[in-house]
Amino acid sequence: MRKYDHRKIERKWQKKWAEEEIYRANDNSKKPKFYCLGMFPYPSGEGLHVGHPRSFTATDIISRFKRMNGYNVLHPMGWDAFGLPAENFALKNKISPQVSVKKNIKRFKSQIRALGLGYDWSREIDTTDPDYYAWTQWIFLKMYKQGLAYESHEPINWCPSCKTGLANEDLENGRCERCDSEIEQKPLRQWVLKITDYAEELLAGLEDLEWPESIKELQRNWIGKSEGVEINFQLTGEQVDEDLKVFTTRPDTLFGASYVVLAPEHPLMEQLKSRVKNSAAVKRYITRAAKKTELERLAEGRTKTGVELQGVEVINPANGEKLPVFVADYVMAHYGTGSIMAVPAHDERDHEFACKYNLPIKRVIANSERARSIVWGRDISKEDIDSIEGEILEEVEAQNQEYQEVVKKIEFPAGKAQEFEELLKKKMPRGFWNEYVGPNGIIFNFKGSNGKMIRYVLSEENESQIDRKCYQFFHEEEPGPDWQPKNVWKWLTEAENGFYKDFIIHTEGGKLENSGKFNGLDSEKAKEAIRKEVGGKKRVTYKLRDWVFSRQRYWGEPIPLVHCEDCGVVPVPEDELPVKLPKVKSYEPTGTGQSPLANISNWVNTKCPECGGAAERETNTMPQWAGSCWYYLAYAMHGSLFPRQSGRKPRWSQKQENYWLGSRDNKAGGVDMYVGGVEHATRHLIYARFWHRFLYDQGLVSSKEPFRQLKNQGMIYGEDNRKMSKRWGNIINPDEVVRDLGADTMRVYEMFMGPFENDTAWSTDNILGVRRFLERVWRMSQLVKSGVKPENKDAVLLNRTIKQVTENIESFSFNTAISALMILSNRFGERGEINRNEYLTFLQLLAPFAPHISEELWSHHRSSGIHLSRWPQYDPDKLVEDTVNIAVQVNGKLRAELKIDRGADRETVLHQAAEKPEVAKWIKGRSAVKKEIYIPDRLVNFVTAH
Ligand code: ANZ
Ligand code: ZN
Repeated sequence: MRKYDHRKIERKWQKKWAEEEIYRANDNSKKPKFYCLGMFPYPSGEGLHVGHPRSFTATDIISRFKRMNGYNVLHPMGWDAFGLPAENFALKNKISPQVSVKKNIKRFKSQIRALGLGYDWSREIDTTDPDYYAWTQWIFLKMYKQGLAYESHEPINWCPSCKTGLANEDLENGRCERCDSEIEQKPLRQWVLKITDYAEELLAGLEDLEWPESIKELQRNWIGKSEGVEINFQLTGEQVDEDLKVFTTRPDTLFGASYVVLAPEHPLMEQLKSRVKNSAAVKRYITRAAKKTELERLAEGRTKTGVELQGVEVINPANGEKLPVFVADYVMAHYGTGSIMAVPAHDERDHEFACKYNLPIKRVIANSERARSIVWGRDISKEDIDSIEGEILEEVEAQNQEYQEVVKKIEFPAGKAQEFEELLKKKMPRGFWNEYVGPNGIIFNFKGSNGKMIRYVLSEENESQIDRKCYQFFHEEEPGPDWQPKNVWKWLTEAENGFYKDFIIHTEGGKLENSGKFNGLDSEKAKEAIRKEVGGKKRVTYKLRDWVFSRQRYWGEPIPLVHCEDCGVVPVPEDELPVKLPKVKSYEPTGTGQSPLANISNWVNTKCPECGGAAERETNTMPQWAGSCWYYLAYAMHGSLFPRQSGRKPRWSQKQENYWLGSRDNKAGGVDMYVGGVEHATRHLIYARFWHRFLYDQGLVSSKEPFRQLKNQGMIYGEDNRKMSKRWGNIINPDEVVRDLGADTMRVYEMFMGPFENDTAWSTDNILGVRRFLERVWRMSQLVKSGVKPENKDAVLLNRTIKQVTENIESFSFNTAISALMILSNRFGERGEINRNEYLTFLQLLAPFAPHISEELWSHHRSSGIHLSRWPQYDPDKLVEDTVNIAVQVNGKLRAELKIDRGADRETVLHQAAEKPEVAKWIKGRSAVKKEIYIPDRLVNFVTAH
């Protein structure tokens, strides 16, 4: 027998498949359709990495499987080739992106072909092809005409290194997701898409999708729906145009509001900032805040800053209390109403702010959790403390039985608010601030000798733990083994410097207190009751921001708009699309906030489509995510969108769209199976859903959702368990694997590595194991003999394998399908001879995974191809080994039936028959039986003694 020459076989079949176009999808077929799609790659200069074949092979397996099951399958491939990486690659290598992208695509394509992936190449797309982006521009114009694209001048995220504006989705922890530079805020003219109009639909639509729950959750959080209440806080003094409205999800805490905050960009600031006493400081603060990014401002750990608007107060509508007003940048202008009521006792950020600015902290939700920490400052003198200690102690002991425990334990006074207040006011004339007393501890705050805030939180709970923390804090190391907790009071008085804070704030619901007539009410009920009481309006708000859709870079779709002095912004007429990206020598980003296109005057200067006068083209380009918003539709309507040779006019064919993506059997429509990485959860997958819903509203697509089912592949790490990277020298080159071991080995290995969704590390040992498996398959043909009748148990194994592989493919459990095939092949080896049917069935089951070797071996027995053959069906009666029913009698009377393997031996049958409960109760164990009668495969009779 010839040896397994993967190179020859793989080349031979790839050529044949391409010639015969066996993967071509049919736009009008009577068969049921199946649209299977992998996220199209960005054709980078580096070529494929081993992660690509993992998801590509998965869609290939599904497509082959569906095709063999009688489906008309659409399995296309294309290139997502606009965007910064392509442009940066071109800049670095000093070739135009047009040229480098073409080159990269060519390389990718040959690598993909070498993997034997069954794509319908007649539908190949490239987002940078003018024929393609004509349609991207066409959809943009539709959005523009619907008022969904608007021009804005607000400060946006600016990457100083990439020299472009970015959307929120393009950032990672306040940094550029591409180059990791710190993002600045820069006011810039830009085009923005109103994705927020679709926030609710995008959220609700998730329910219909068969997607991993984790991805749905990421989208839910990104959309960030919040149901709350808008409450008016009247400003005292001179009237302003509008009341100050706050947005809160916790109207139940209204009595605990101790100040109100406006975002620096809040519209009311204009009127207020000049009338406040400290207007210079306020203005300065606003200017500084404008330089920070939203993420920076929101970051949890960041210290909160703000400035009080002196001379301005608001009235708490619940109790008439006057509250100070601050401007602070931890409040966002574009969320809710851009202003908040701050409840420091129950909100972390407000708490931090209140501590910093000496604002009252009033608890209004009973706290089941205990205050268990201690916070102090250094600037109180020992004398101060000593002198109050005795007095307070006396008072407390006299008046407050409830806190005796606390007092004793930590030798520090605790007690009820009022008594303390009186006492402390006497002792600390510089100003006592506030206190709150919980069931298990006390917190009080007062001003230290230098005017700084001092806060004590004392608790009976975990005293030694607090003490340990104190030790650690001051000594900057763990206490040694002999360490004994001192008491907290000691630490307090010995405090040399520093400020320590660790305080648990109760942010959950609970029973109301300090809230007038609402005391005792549960939070949930109180929310509604207090809302009604103060006339608050229910309001829903979302975290999702509109999509900043322009980039100041060269390599993107031109935005098809024209600026005319007389007519304003005018869309380019549809029949003039595409607005082609001009070929230029220099496409370096300018960094000025203008795209490089702005310098190409013969491109920029044009005529206004409306008045014919002089006009200028829009010079911003679209972000790299534009082309991928609708590419799955482009494959489906390929023939009509890009009629190419036929000479017909390109047209949007809803018939084709509906055929491939229309909803059926009341399920969501869209691509039947979509496979790609989780990193797209909140960008591509949200953007595309947005465009799709828009197209649906325009009557241009027939389903609301683009991707009905979604699967995510796990990452492949290097052998050293690190991310593959040049830096670690652990990159596996797929070309070498394909060359040395073959595409089939590569494919089977990547599917065998572990569960498809899991991250796994590459293993050379394991891939060699897979290669050996395929070599065994190669030699298996020698086992085929005519006239071999498999034993019953072998028929069962075959049928079970068919069933398992079928189900495993459907559920993406490719690794278990492959191990089932390995088990079957081992059994074939053990038997030493198999019949042709068994052999061919095995090859069919293997075909989706290892298409070349199975096609080659199949071709030795059959004339037409394996990949268009009918998927093997299992016989449900052959899933268990052959059994017989044995009648079990006791003294000749039928008591039970025993199902057992045919030909089972006498002892096994008698044993199992005797164990049957209906039998056991008559014979009381086999020792009571006098005689056992056994007729093989038919009958057992136990004869007992009487
Ligand atoms: C009072 C309050 C008390 C709040 C309490 C929370 C806890 P989610 O659920 O994320 O929507 N908030 C409102 N608008 C804001 C803005 N523009 N910038 C920053 N924070 C803002 O959060 C809603 C809560 O976030 C609101 O409820 C408000 O603080 C704050 F114990 O009001 B809350
Ligand atoms: Zn950048």
